[in-house]
Amino acid sequence: MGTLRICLFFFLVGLCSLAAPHGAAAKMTARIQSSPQVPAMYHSLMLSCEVTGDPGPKEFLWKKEGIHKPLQHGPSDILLFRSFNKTHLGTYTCMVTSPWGTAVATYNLWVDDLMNKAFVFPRASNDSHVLLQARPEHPLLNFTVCLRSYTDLTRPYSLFSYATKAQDNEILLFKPKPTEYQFYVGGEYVTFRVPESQAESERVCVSWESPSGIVRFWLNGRPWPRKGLQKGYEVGNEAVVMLGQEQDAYGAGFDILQSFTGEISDVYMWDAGLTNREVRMLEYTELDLIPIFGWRNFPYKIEGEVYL
Ligand SMILES: *[C@@H]1O[C@H](CO)[C@@H](O)[C@H](O)[C@H]1NC(C)=O
Ligand SMILES: *[C@@H]1O[C@H](CO)[C@@H](O)[C@H](O)[C@H]1NC(C)=O
Ligand SMILES: *[C@@H]1O[C@H](CO)[C@@H](O)[C@H](O)[C@H]1NC(C)=O
Ligand SMILES: [Ca+2]
Repeated sequence: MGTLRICLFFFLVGLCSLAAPHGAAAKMTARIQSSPQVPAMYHSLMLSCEVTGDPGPKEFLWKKEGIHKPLQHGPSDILLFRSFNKTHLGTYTCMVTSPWGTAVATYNLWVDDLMNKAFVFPRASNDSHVLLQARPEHPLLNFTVCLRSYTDLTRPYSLFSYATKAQDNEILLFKPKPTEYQFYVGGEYVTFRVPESQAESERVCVSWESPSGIVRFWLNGRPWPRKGLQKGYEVGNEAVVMLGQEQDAYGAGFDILQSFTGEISDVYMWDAGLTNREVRMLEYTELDLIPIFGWRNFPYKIEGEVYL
């Protein structure tokens, strides 16, 4: 009887130790980490699949939602984007397989959705600004820029400054006084006279088309008379794009007396001229036209004192 008990005891321990690796495998977990945490356009980005609960050799299968074919399969727990761009946005999964089991981790790779948010520039400054970490992929023959601003400044200020090495005013939306907008392409500008706003935010869109040089301007969805500028010109795409400061050099040359104070939101840029209808629609909805950058998917970097 005693031996039988001992036998039974060892039998059970044996069963337990056999089961142990399976027990551990059931606890294997995986999660995906992004480095850096906030992706920067055109910089490298690394997704790593971190596994806990299994020290042994593993295989990693990387997939992206909507793409049937695996992106990568092998011993590497790292998925590397050498130059991150918006085509890489989406949902990624990493499936880890070891002799003891599998685990799956999912990760949404998005840049910030700023819906119902605004950048607040609290005071005049000689350096605070927001850098856009996206720019056109090709030189531009057509484009539209839209944004909303809210300020009580009466001195000159810059709303959107797009500088290339060759031309600091490659694209510039500037308000020299409360009743005037200046819009620059390639260093030349046209002006649009507007009524002085009574403590209201202003939604401005402006478009330019190289083949005709036609500039369109909309204030709160309403079109202004068209003007002409820089027919046949090509806007460079190697640009530094910023809100809050006016560049007099590539990424530099700020003037505190042209800095913005107040709120800026709903910033968009497309590589096409918009129609009146599209500008009106923008008030209620996103357009089907994919922007170079848009408020729902806004890659930015704050420098200095700016709040969201
Ligand atoms: C994005 O990067 C991929 C390489 O990963 C490249 O093939 C593609 O052309 C890039 N797309 C854009 C729009 O820059
Ligand atoms: C900006 O202002 C600070 C102090 O307000 C000053 O020390 C600094 O030199 C200024 N920088 C430039 C580039 O003018
Ligand atoms: C620019 O816009 C004009 C007028 O709408 C159009 O004819 C032309 O094809 C466009 N060019 C590009 C490169 O999109
Ligand atoms: Ca300038």
